[in-house]
Amino acid sequence: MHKDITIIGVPLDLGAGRRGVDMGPSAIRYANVKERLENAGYHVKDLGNLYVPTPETYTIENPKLKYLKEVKKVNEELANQVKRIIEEGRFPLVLGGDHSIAIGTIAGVSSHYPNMGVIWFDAHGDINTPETSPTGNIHGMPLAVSLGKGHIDLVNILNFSPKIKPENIVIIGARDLDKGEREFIKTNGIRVYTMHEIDRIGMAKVMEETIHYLKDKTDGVHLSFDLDCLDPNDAPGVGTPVTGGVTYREGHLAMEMIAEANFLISAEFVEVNPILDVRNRTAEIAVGLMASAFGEKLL
Ligand code: B3U
Ligand code: MN
Ligand code: MN
Repeated sequence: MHKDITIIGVPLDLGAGRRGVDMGPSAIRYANVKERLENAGYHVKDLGNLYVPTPETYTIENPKLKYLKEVKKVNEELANQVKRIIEEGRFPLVLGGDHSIAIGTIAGVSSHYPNMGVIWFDAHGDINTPETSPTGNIHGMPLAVSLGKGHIDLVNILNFSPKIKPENIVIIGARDLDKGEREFIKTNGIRVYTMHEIDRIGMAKVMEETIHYLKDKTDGVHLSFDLDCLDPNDAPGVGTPVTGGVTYREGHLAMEMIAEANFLISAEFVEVNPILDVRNRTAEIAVGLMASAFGEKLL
């Protein structure tokens, strides 16, 4: 993995159903992300945050695609930044923000790695289209958009589509999938480890299989980590908590195994909501998970 990391914050909550995740990048920085990664042996540059408009100054034009114009604009900017970071030979680490920012991150990464893999930790599928979404919130749509399904303005960011292939995706931790998402997953043959599989075979086996499935057939893997994949008892500060999630220890084991696999090309940590958090615990967990994914060892 690259020894040079560039951090970029995206304080966006327009893709989510409630306010708060716009403060995620600040909370993660407050939890000393830069120092922690430097201690793990990396050179870290922090570019600061992208400009993001405030929801109160905009109106929802289309309830099936809330704040489409603004979300598109932010993701276009993010895609260009991520592209540039990779061109500089550095590793992009994106701090969210709601999960709609994966649209921009993946677009930027895919412009360099057309056969990229994606590991998507999430309680949700984030694979809705405007037709199947029960909420119209774009943070429930980024995987579908990256696969070329959704509103043309989002699908066509950086002027190519699709960004990823269904057989290069693994979703881990799912336990709240909408009807349309289940159908999408089945028709496209996307690999999903729900909480059922994690309970049944254990996180170690889930990660062994995931790494084996992606390692040789992709030209590197993007880690998209929604903190709501974790159990709300461990990580209460997320936009949409769902009971019965991945434990703190399972999360760390997964990140350590990803570090060992040595195939990451980019990463993002999203949906930290400091308003709902307890003394910044969730942001601190996010930073700990990053450190593990970047190879910080216990011994
Ligand atoms: N699947 C629902 C709920 C949801 C998705 N992502 C989050 N919540 N964080 C939706 O709105 O698409
Ligand atoms: Mn998500
Ligand atoms: Mn989620």
